[in-house]
Order: sequence, then structure tokens, then C-alpha cells
Amino acid sequence: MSAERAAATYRRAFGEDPAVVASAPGRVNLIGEHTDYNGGDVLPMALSLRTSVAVGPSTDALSHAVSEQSPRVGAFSPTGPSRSSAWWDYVAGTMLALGTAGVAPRPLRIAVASDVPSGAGLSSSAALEVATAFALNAWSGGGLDARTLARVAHRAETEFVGVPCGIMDQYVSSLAREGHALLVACDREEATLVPMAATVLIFDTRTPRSLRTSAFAQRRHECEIALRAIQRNEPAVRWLSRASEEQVRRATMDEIVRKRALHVVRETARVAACVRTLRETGRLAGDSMYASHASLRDDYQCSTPELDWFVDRAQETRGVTGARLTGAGWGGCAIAAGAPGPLRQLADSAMEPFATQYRRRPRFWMSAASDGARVDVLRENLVGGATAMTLNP
Ligand code: NG1
Repeated sequence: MSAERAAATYRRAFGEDPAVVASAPGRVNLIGEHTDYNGGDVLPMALSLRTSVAVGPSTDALSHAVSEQSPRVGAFSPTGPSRSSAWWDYVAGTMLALGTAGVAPRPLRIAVASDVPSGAGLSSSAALEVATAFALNAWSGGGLDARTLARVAHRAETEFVGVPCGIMDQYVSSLAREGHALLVACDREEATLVPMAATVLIFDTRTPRSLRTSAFAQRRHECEIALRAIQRNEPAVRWLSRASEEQVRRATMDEIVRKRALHVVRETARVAACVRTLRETGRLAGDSMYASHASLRDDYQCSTPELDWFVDRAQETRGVTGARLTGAGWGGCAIAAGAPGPLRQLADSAMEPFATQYRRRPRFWMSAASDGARVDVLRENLVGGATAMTLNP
């Protein structure tokens, strides 16, 4: 478990036990791709892969951060850290954002251990931010709820780290529950748990997402153009995701831009269909997943040959019910749904042919929908002094 490893890393680095250990999961988005920044709906689930953060008091005026994964050790001012582009920016940014929510920044020691791979699109950064927020909140008396802590973590990402992303990742990492997906309406920042019994296979193509930043920015721009074109006819439409197909068709816009807009509008409808099926059957709607992938490939044009290869293979595997790329695309991961046996068989049988064709060894994980962030160990309280309290030991 990453919680024990974070505590062990803390002891090794600082020679004593941490005061608190908290953990938060990575996530995959089940459906609802490129809808979040268009004010639409997304349906992520938390993974069984978690990041743990162990925290205790510093003995000098600086905060010190170590990680099981990285030889790089951070030292930064708790009240005025500067961005370093190192992994501890997520920790420093969260500490700073917590200050605006009433948790006074003070010098800390922090040790991190994680099972969430970074750079694979599984939201390792949100897991680190949210685990940090939960640990520091618990240590200072636990006054903030999970939603507030998600918003704090999101501020760290957007304002300190500087990634202008939506609320999805931090919300699901904070608010998820075992056996549930989380429906997030991004325009209202509203989250609803939806029961889900399915297991998901995550297949990491390990292709670098090199085009991601520039192409992603271009898509966002195209979506803004589409929204403005629709608003010329329908000023009341505030978000592209909330427009109808008819409104997209009626508006005057470039045909490429129209394709992007149609993806966004139809993808939002697919999220609703998927949620209905989940509520009725507990299963993921495979046809919606395949349709989502086709739309991302053909209309949003953010797939890659590797991701298409995996989805085609999933479609040919008996017992696998749906598959699609997940995350922004242009490389990264795909997911597949179905019974655990066929999913494992798909993963095992895809490894060698994929490696031969693309000269890269893919990775895979199986995960059911897991719990959001939690405090694993709390030994003392920053405000009240030592309380010798233990949670989830
Ligand atoms: P990934 O590729 O999982 O980081 C990105 C965005 C999401 C969302 C998806 C596309 C960031 C940090 N995340 O996800 O908010 O827009 O693309 O649906 O930019």
C-alpha cells in the first residue's frame, strides 16, 4: 500500500514518524471527452491506484519534500514558494491554496509514495494535490469538506502549477466512492455518484503525447469559435456542450469547426445515455464507448494509430463490450469494459502484437471504481497538539 510506503519514506528521510498520512486516487474518464472545458458532463471513476502523502512538522523555516520515486528533494518557503517545475510544485501549490481556505501555511516535512504512473493521463497530479490537501486539512483540525478540498487542489493546479484545466480530476479524486462512477456537470460544478459494478481495463500505449499541448489548445480555440457562431443565432446558449445538434447545424461556421462542435454536443448526449444504462443495469454502455471513440477519431481528430489499434482489437474480443481512448488523446491510454476474464485476455493477447507493430511495450491495469481521498493515519493535531488519534490504521 502506498500509505505504508509514504510513512516509511518519511521515516527514512526525516528519522521519525509522520503526524498524518492521507491518500488519493488517480482516475480514468469513462466517457465525456473534451466536454469539460465546454461546460458539459464527464463520467470519471477513481482507480485503485493511489498516491499517499505523509506529513509532519519541519524543524526549520522551510518545507522539505521527498518522494519514493524521485531522487530530487525539494525545499521551499511555506508562505511564498516559487514555481520550480519540479514534482513538489503540486505540494507547494496546494499548501498555498489551503491558506486562502483558512489553513495557515507552516513549515512541513512531506514524503510521497505513489502507484499512479505520471505522464499516462491517469491524473497523478490531481492525486498528489488532493492527498496533500486531505493530509494538511486533517492535521489542522479537519475543518474543510471534500468538495472544498477538491477546489483547493484545483486552484493549486490552475493558479500555481499553471495548467488551465477543468474541475473533473480533483473532484473525482476527492469525492469518488467505491462501486460508483462520478457524474460531473462542469458548468454547474455539480457531482453525482452513479452506481457502477464494472471492471475497467486501462491500456497505456506509452506513446508520447507530444502533439498534445498545441493540438489541445487549437481544439479549445475551435470550440470557442463554434460557440460564438451559435451565439449569433442563439445568444442564450452559454456553453457549447449545452447547444443542440440543430443549433450547431444552423450556425455559419467552417466545416472543420462544425465537426468539432458536433463531437462535443453528441458526446454530452452519450454521457447521459451511459448514465441511464448504468442506473438501469450497473454496466457501461459499450455502444456509447465505441461511438465516442469513433467521434474522437473522425470528428475531433485526437486519436492515434496505436489507440485505434487497441479499440479495434477490443471490438474483436468476445466478452469485451466497449472501448475508447481516454483523456485528451494524441497518445496516452485507452480503456475497455466487459467481464474481467475477457479484459485480461484482451490485455495479455495485445501485448506482443502491439510491441512488435509499434516497438513499444504497453502497460495495463485492471481497476474497479474505487474510493476517493481519505486520511489513513492521524497521530497528532496541528492545532490541538498531540491527540494520539488513529484513523484507518
Ligand atoms: P488528460 O489527458 O487525462 O490529462 C485532459 C484534460 C481534461 C479533459 C481531457 C479531455 C488536463 C490536465 N486534463 O485530460 O480536463 O479536458 O483532456 O476530455 O488538461
